[in-house]
Amino acid sequence: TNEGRTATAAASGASATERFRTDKSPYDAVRDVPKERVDMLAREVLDSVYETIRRNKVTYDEYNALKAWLIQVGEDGEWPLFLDVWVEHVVEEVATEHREGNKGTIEGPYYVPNSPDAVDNTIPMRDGESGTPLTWNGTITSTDGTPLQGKIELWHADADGFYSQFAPGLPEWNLRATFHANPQGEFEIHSIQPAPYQIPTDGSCGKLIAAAGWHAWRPAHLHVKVSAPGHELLTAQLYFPGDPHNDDDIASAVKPELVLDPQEQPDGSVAINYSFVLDPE
Ligand code: MBD
Ligand code: FE
Repeated sequence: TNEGRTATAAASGASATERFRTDKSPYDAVRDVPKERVDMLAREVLDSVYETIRRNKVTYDEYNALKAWLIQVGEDGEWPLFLDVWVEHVVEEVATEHREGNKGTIEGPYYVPNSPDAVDNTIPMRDGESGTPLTWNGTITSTDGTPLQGKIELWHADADGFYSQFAPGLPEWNLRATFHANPQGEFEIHSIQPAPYQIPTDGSCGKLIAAAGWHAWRPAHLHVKVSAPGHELLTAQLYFPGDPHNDDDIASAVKPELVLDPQEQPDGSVAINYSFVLDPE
C-alpha cells in the first residue's frame, strides 16, 4: 500500500514528463513522421471518435467533461502515464510481432537510462530494504542458441510500490541497476520482490478510473531491458504467479510467457530462473 509516504500524481507525473522529454526527443520525433502517415492516422483516429459520438449520442455535458479532463491530464503531467497504461501495449504488440525470441511487453513511464553497474550482482537498496530477497539466475542467448554476453537493465518498485526518481525520499538509483552476463551468457541478480503497484489515484488518470468504476492496480512486476551487440533490444516485465492482478492488469501488459516460477528457499528468500532469447537484428 502507499500509506505513510506521499507520492502525488502531479509530482510523479512531472518527473515522468521530464524524463520523456530528456530521453526521447519527442519534438524531433514528431517531425520525422511523414506527412502522409500523419494525415492518415489522424483522420482514422478522428473518424473513430466521430463514430463513438454518433453511436452513443454523446451530449455537450459529456463533451465538456472530456475537454476538462484532457486539460487536467496535461496540467498533472499524466500524459506519459495515460499513454503507457492504455495505449502502449498495442504499439508494443505491433512492434514485436515478428520476433522469434523472447516475448516482451511495455516499458511504462518509469525507465531511467544509464543505471550504474550492479556491485556483487546486487541491485542498490537501502539498509533493511523491506521485501522478500530474490535471487535470479538465467542466460542470454540468440535465437540460434549462441550465448550472448549481453546486459540487463533492471528497475522495479519497492515493497510500498514506489519507484526511485519518481517518488520522494528514495536514493537516486534505489532498485535500479545494470547487470552483465559472462561470456557463457550467464547472469545472476540479487534484489527483492516488488509489491503490486497502484497507479496514482489522486490525478486525472485516477479520476478516469474512479469515474468509470475501474481499479488502479498493476500486478507486482520486474522491468527489464535486455541487450546484446547485433540483437534487437528486448523490453519486458516479469510477473509472479498468483498475483490477483495478473488477469486484470490496468496496463494490459501481462503475457503468460512472462510469469515466473519462483521457488521458495529454506532461508525465506525466493529463487527464480528465467532466461532471455534475443532476435538478431
Ligand atoms: C508502472 O509501474 C508501469 O509499469 C506502467 C506500465 C504504468 C504505470 C506504472
Ligand atoms: Fe512498473
